[in-house]
Amino acid sequence: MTTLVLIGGFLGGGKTTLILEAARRLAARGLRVGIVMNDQAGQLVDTRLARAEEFDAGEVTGGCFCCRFTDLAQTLGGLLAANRDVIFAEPVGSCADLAATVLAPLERFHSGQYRLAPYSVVADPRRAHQLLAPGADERLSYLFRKQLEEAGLVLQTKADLPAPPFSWPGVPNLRLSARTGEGVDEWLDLILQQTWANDRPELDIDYALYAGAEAALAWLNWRAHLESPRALPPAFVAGPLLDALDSGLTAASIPIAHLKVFVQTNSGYLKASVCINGQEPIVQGRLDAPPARRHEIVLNLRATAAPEQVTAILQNAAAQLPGRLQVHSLECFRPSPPRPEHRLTRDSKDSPNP
Ligand SMILES: Nc1nc2c(ncn2[C@@H]2O[C@H](COP(=O)(O)OP(=O)(O)O)[C@@H](O)[C@H]2O)c(=O)[nH]1
Ligand SMILES: [Mg+2]
Repeated sequence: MTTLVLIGGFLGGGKTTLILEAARRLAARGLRVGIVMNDQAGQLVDTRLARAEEFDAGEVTGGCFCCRFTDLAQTLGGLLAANRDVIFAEPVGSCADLAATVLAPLERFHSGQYRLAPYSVVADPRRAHQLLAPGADERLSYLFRKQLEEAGLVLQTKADLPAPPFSWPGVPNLRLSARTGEGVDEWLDLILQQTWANDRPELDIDYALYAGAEAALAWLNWRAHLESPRALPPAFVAGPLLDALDSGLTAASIPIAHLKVFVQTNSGYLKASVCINGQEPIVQGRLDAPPARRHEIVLNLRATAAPEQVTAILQNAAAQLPGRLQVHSLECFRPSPPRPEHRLTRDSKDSPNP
């Protein structure tokens, strides 16, 4: 039976990087892997990256898995038809209450189709210290805690980076690094052997606070083509764009939750991202991709601000790009309140739209 691995956790926590590393390792073991990405808007950097690495990746857009459960089931069905052995599904990093709104409905309405792996939730220890400290943004702190409270297994990610000690009580914690591979096989062995059990206490979540936390974020997805007068490597497009955005956001005192850009040319691609203001961008893909004149740019930004503010900062940063820009899409909004299609708790009947 196909194993479905749902990996939750906050924006920038390391879900996509872990999924791709795990997928490479499972492919090397001879398993067929599928991936489902998810976002509030269209044009996802994560899906581009997974497909650039030639994984079979689908996506659910326009809302989180819980609000788009029917779309999720359909996308999963497509991967099932393609005989995937393991499917990784990554919900939007601002989503919580997934045990009741995604896992339990999958168990109830699609029983026999998937073996559900224990619910893993990532936590970057540096983010945990930021959001669990006194004085942290209460809205994001609430979201971060609720995401962890329903975990069957907490993955302390980015173990290769220095961070103060962090541990989430009540469930097993596993330290791993998708970058060095530390802990990844141990996690895979565990989720391939164990099954999600709907035996944890019901998550005590206030949907008004949850909606308020999501709405604290400006959500911006943008896609454009750049035609430059001379050939440039993708890094010469991604780097200055991220720097200009980071400087603009920092100057306006806007905290970045996750800023990522994917640049594709005829001969290569590059992804760069920043999770904390002023951080050196982390780059994946081909830094040595040959120069090209035409670049496709997909940018996803989540930051604690008003949408108009981040749109203006993007427009200012994009105006500095060296060449002619053709913008195909720009979506920028505050996520609307979550309205799950289903909400099943251990003993309850289905209660949609809490
Ligand atoms: N050093 C290090 N960086 C990581 C690791 N995992 C993820 N990152 C970086 O953290 C950022 C956010 O990771 P991503 O997987 O996109 O997070 P997501 O939003 O949870 O999917 C990216 O810049 C990654 O390159 C890791 O194990 N070590
Ligand atoms: Mg991701």
